[in-house]
Amino acid sequence: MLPKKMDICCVILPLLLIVSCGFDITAGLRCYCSDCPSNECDAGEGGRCVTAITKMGGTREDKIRYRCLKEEKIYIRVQEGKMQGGTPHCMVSAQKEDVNNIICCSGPDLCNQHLRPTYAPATVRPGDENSEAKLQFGTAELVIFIACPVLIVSILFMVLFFAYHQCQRNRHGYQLPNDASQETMPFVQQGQSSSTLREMMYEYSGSGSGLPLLVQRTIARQIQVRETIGKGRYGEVYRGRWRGENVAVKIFPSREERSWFREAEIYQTVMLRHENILGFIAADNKDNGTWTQLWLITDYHENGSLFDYLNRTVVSISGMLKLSLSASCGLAHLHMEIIGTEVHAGKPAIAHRDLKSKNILVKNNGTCCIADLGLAVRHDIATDSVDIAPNNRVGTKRYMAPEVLDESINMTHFESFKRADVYAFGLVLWEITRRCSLGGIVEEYQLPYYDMVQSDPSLEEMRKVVCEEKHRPAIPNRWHSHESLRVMARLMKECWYHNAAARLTTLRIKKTLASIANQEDMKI
Ligand SMILES: *[C@@H]1O[C@H](CO)[C@@H](O)[C@H](O)[C@H]1NC(C)=O
Ligand SMILES: *[C@@H]1O[C@H](CO)[C@@H](O)[C@H](O)[C@H]1NC(C)=O
Ligand SMILES: *[C@@H]1O[C@H](CO)[C@@H](O)[C@H](O)[C@H]1NC(C)=O
Ligand SMILES: *[C@@H]1O[C@H](CO)[C@@H](O)[C@H](O)[C@H]1NC(C)=O
Ligand SMILES: CC(=O)N[C@H]1CO[C@H](CO)[C@@H](O)[C@@H]1O
Repeated sequence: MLPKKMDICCVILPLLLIVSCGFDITAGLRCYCSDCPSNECDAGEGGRCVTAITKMGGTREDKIRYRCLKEEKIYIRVQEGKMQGGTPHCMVSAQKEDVNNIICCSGPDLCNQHLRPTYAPATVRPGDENSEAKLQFGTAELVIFIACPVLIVSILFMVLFFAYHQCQRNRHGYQLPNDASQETMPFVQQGQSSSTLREMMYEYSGSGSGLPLLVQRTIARQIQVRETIGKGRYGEVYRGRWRGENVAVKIFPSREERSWFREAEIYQTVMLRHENILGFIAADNKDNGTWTQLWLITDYHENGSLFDYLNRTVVSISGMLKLSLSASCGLAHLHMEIIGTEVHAGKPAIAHRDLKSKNILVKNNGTCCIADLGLAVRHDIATDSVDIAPNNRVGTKRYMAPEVLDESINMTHFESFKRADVYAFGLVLWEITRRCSLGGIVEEYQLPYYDMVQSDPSLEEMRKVVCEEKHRPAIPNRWHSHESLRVMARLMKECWYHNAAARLTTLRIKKTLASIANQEDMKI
């Protein structure tokens, strides 16, 4: 849980205080947290602790989760409660009261540990939160809270003495992810600080899931929005400037708050950062009283999407392998589950669910990164389930796997979503390989199934072509005459098998591509 060689005075004593007495070294509210390595999180000042219950159905036990809700997010959720026509309350989804309920409390520390939401429609108003929380408190807690002040007074002097003198260097040892406390204040005050985004991301990379909220907000408010560079599923994407650097700003309309929140949440999954996944910088909600603008800020890549890039340029064998291998590295990282250890946090497996050449960006050096994680789902290891109820058939029809088109996909089986991603990845490999020029011969850029369906195909049309007639994109003859293109052709066929279980895993795709790249004597 903590680095081994930390000084005992720095770690054990303050931690003991935090855990047993709810005494907090930072100013924020500490909550019990079921998904955090230390079982605690920091809701910050004005935040809430949350206990959420989800009905799993059948004989499966209800899932109870504990987490933090930062002040900014309470605001959003209260707004959402209003939009549903109910009273403002602290709940995640006003539409799904029967399967999902949530209770919040605003103190004392760890107050959510003993909260038990029921499925009755939530009627908790903000003012009631405290009384609700207190009702649930047992005698054990009361004793602790009476005994603690005494303990604190006696130990405080000792701790302060040691902590002050010895903790300076090791402060990061117990800094929790996303902690927007004193640590970040110097940055905020030094408006002219010269640190670049890269330096800042590096500085905070230890926290695993990105910049602290306060820093995110500060960056967002200093960005100047320039021209529009594209249109995403839910919002417009702009180029923005921050201290002389380009960033991409995706602006969601306020009615798409859920999509904005979900995408920001996925991007901030612990350990997600990877050079082949679009770098997330910040999320912010700007409100001027009548209008809320929801911003998502990421790295900016001037060469745009793989779709635009392939349409504009042809690539060499090594260019083709660089694009394919880097994209497969990104997807493999997304799909990979990293098991947490005592020292390092783990990463849940994530399935993209809308993979296509328009959602992959090309970086300056010809490698790719995967973008647009708004529809992604995460694997909940504890319950072996998908972390949100996946709505039916989202994504882009042209890239939908046969089992998604005919609705035979098993939505409770996380692996199924990864297999559907692999199908779509096979189509992307086909798009890339067509643009590989050999001896001046190259196919024109086309979307998969361009010759079989209309430009905006219906589900019915796609289902007929992909499921019934079992068509797949054609492999041009010239690909058989070159070893690398032959391997690419075999690889994409093994990605788009009708039988999802027979498809390659992303790890296998990555290894195969790496070995062709090796044979081509490239260094990637
Ligand atoms: C808030 O922003 C919206 C959109 O930019 C604008 O139409 C509206 O007038 C603004 N309201 C206030 C109170 O500034
Ligand atoms: C769907 O997947 C779940 C979880 O892996 C499994 O228990 C269930 O039997 C599967 N259902 C079908 C119809 O295959
Ligand atoms: C490629 O770009 C051209 C010019 O912008 C456009 O007309 C064409 O539709 C694009 N190709 C595809 C397959 O979208
Ligand atoms: C591309 O650039 C990234 C940094 O932006 C670097 O880590 C990677 O090694 C580069 N790849 C190649 C093939 O040059
Ligand atoms: C890989 C690639 O083509 N990168 C290009 C991106 O765009 C800039 C400017 O247009 C080029 O200089 C890069 O070569």
